[in-house]
Amino acid sequence: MSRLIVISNRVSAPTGSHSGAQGGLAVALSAALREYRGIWFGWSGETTEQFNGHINFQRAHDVTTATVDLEEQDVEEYYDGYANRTLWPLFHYRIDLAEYERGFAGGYQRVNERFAETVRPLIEPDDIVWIQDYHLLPLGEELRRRGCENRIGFFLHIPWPPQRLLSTLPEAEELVTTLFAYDVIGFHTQEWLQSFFDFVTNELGGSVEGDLVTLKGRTLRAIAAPIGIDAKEFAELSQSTRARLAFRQMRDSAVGRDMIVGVDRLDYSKGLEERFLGYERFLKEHPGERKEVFLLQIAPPSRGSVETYQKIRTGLEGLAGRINGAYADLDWVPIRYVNQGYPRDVLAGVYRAARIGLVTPLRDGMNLVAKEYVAAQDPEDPGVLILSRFAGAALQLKEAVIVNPYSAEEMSDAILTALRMSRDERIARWRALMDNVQREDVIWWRQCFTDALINTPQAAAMPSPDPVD
Ligand code: GDG
Repeated sequence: MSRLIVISNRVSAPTGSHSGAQGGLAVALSAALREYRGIWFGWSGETTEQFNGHINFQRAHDVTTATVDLEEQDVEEYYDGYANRTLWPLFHYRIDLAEYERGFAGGYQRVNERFAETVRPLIEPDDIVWIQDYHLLPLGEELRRRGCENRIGFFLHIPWPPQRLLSTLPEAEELVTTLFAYDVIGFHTQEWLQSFFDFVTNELGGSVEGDLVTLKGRTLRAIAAPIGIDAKEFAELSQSTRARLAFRQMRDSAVGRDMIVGVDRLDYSKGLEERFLGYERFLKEHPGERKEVFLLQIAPPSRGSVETYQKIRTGLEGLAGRINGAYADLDWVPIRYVNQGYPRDVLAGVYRAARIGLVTPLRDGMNLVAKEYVAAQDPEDPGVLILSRFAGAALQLKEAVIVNPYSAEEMSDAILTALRMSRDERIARWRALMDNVQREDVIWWRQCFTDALINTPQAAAMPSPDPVD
């Protein structure tokens, strides 16, 4: 049986415990690696004075991880720069925030070459290679240039931007052309897949036939495969001792009020400001219901070295302060805004204690929090998921209360609808949601992709890119 080589920007070694910070993706990839054997390769998160390609191997819970350190300049240009200040905003439709700097593009390319150079000797002829996410778009091409003839797949965890937006990126054609080194590429939804087709056909003159896309004589297969969570594990987690404790603490501190919960990395794509404004609208429009609820927003900081992220942090603190200042009373504060992360089992308990899960990104590849909220609910008395129509998850979780997060009025209406929803309706909606979360879980997602990769015949006549000297 082939081995699986997973490559991603960061590597998350399995911890073997449910309380750690390992997310759903890490759990899925670890499970795949155990099944296929193999290696998970990526950046260690550490820096070194001069890049030396030294690989640090570790083995934990049957998964081998292999990590390298990068130079300070690599991190600035590749990670903080091109990945987080160019591609992330652009791919989330925020060209107003995207920074186009040749230095970033150069650093991104250099790190992809360094990854290819370092991981290449670890790849054996029968291995299948699966590359993750926007940090590593050109890595497949760099591996091909180093003679790698294996099956190579790529999965994009974030949206693919509409054609007109992507064409603002100076390196767009070059970057998209490199994708044709892959045998299979995957997106969460049909919408992102269609945007990819649009760019290849309308901007680059390629062609699409079914799920096969051809450009400049090279063909790849492009599929939509929505990621899921480990629903079974998460539902069990919500019954764990720490989850029960967190549940009790939240219910006690709510003193009979309904809790609305939001859990998001502090990121502008998550629509936190718009969420606070929608909630404020609810407080304003419904003085009678006002003190029956409170919003708990958990927002662990991320990418703190990027200026835009420092700004949203300051902006949100100001907004939460203003809303609390305007509406709080002696015995009630409308927003509890928490700027730190919690272990997964604590989160599961918090989700279960919340009458409403408010998941309102402005744009999101999928959104796993929505699925975790569903999986953590009490089947006898489940809460209501309010979900943005712009999250990839909205295509699967149709029984949620779907909202347009740009409209404060719609958000306010949705909160009222959720609060007034009968228990029978909550149960009926939750059953349908849970059915989807369980059926299309993370194992299903991983299988969809690896099956496509294994079953796609390799393009025999694929012209190779120029080899490296
Ligand atoms: C990208 C795409 C796509 C959050 N706070 C804490 C914590 N989290 C965990 C959640 C969830 C994960 O982080 C966030 O996942 P999302 O899917 O919501 O968002 P991104 O991080 O932006 O992920 C996204 C995903 O990739 C997978 O393809 O769905 O669209 O943007 O698991 O629970 N975890 C812990 N403490 C926290 O305080 N332990």
